[in-house]
Amino acid sequence: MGYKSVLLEVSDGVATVTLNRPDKLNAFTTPMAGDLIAILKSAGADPKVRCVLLTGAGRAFSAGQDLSDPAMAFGEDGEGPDIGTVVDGCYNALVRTVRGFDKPVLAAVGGVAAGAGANLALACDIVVAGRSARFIQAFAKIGLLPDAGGTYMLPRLVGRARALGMALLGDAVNGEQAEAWGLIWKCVDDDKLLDEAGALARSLAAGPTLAYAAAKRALDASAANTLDRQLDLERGLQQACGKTADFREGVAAFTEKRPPRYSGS
Ligand code: LHQ
Repeated sequence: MGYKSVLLEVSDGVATVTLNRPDKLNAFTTPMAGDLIAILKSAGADPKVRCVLLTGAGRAFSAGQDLSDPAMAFGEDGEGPDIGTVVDGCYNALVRTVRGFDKPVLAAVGGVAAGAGANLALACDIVVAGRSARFIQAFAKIGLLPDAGGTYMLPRLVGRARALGMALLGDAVNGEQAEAWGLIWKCVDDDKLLDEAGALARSLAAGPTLAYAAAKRALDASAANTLDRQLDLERGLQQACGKTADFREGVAAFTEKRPPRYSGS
């Protein structure tokens, strides 16, 4: 199936997914969010894909919700749109898909990531940004609160003070500041962004996919777990990893002093 507003290319085990409405800074319409969810679901089920790299065409990652989308129209009586339906159908579904993804999901943020666009990037497992990237919690500027998981992710990533500063002031945080704050993994030179993120994605695609899935699951569960329950969870997941071909290969490669060749099984 072909998608216009979201592009997909698969090579070397990496599904590169590109948000593709550059003239609108890759702002999301409802159909575009649906396309992205469908693409992610098919990448999740495709055994050839062992890592997803999400990025944006042109000078933005995404400016969030397309404010001119028909779903955002006010009624003739002046009544506001049913934003809850858009949040549920587009952003909650997207963030749940990304966070429930078994394989690593990288975001390469070049330029602006605003509103739900910023929070979609921050929901990914590893975020690499160009030096001139701008993370903007644009919501308060239009009378809304951060959505797409922003109120969950921000305080966990950067603490309450910075989360509230970003949410209430809506100021841009650039790539270097984002790295210094721990909002993202790494900031790189703008012209190296896609090369560096691509290399990282290929290396993850050649890694122990099932161990990555287990690490993601355990780290995500930790927020709601006691240490005791977390230790039990780690034990169960580690037990399962101990039975994988990749564990056998990892230990063999170490013993034989050679690079491992993981199959993702
Ligand atoms: C846009 C957009 C955009 C349409 C730039 N829509 N066209 C969930 C559910 C339901 C409701 C509401 O929200 C949500 C979640 C959200 O995401 S709320 C937050 C929505 N996003 C925003 O409020 C950001 C709005 N955009 C901006 O503040 C600026 O465009 C930023 C700071 C992103 C970039 O500024 P500049 O670099 O100066 O670019 P620009 O403003 O000149 O934009 C370029 C073009 O892109 C322009 O179109 P034009 O035809 O004039 O060239 C903009 O209108 C268009 N565009 N964002 N969200």
